Amino acid sequence: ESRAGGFGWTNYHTLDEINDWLKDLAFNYDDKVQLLVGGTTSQGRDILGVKIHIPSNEPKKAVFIEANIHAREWVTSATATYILNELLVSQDWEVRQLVELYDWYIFPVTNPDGFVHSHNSNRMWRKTRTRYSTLCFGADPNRNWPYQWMQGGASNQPCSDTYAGPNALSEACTDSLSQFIDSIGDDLIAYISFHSYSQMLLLPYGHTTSHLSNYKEMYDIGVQAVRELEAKYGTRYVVGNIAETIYVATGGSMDWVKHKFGTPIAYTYELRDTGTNGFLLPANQIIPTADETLISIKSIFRQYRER
Ligand code: ING
Ligand code: ZN
Repeated sequence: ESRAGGFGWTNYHTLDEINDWLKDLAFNYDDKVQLLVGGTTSQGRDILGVKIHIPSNEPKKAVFIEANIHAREWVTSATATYILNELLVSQDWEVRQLVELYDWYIFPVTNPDGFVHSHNSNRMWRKTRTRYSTLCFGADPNRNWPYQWMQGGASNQPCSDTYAGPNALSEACTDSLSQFIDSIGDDLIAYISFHSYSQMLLLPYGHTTSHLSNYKEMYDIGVQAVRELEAKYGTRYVVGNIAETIYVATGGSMDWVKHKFGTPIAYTYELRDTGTNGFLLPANQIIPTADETLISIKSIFRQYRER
């Protein structure tokens, strides 16, 4: 699982290490991996990602994986890079089929300013790093998207960890990433967002406990997916609507994508654990976490196609 160049999944990586690895992939797999800039940040960083595309005659639906929109949730970018690597090297027929069937857009660190701050200054940092007052920095980039913005579970106080920002898309990272997603939105079959922690598989929306028209179908698919996830290492997940399962929260990225594009498959993962280590998940749990998560993703797409 470990690759040349020192990248691997037995320790956490800095933004520079992740971005260098993405650039290496685009170089080493130039027939199928394209380096993408999905946006920029208030401190001038690029949001780097990749598109995996196997040439084919028919146009394909796309899968978008968003991770580390919250700075301290390090296992999310580790899981996204692990899955990206598996999509390129795995000999598992079902993983290979996933690469053939879909275009994959994978952005391991969608809040790079916050991620760097979490590495260098404050491990528990969550938000962006935009300056909003003398003392307080950052808006919550998962409370900053235009659907149902500031309609619950978000704060108008710049010092709060769930500060929604002065307006929707106030953050350079969410504004620019939303424009990138706009350019591919109608092609999306799936939007998958990785957070940690709590071991939950969440369905839209966050402002209401009422269910979408395809809720039952996507809930049942989710329940079977986490059953298969649990079978590997015994990790137990709860499935449900955001507002019912975790808390009311508005202005999240997945809700905006779901509402704007009607993306059929839309899930937010809360990865390991349930609080023993919380955001400080030991690095020796990266591989099992990513491994079980990939099992559930395979299950979701298999069930979706066979429904
Ligand atoms: N959890 C998510 C949060 O932003 C969430 C839960 C998901 C809310 C999707 C809204 C939409 O609070 C963590 N751990 O950040
Ligand atoms: Zn989060």
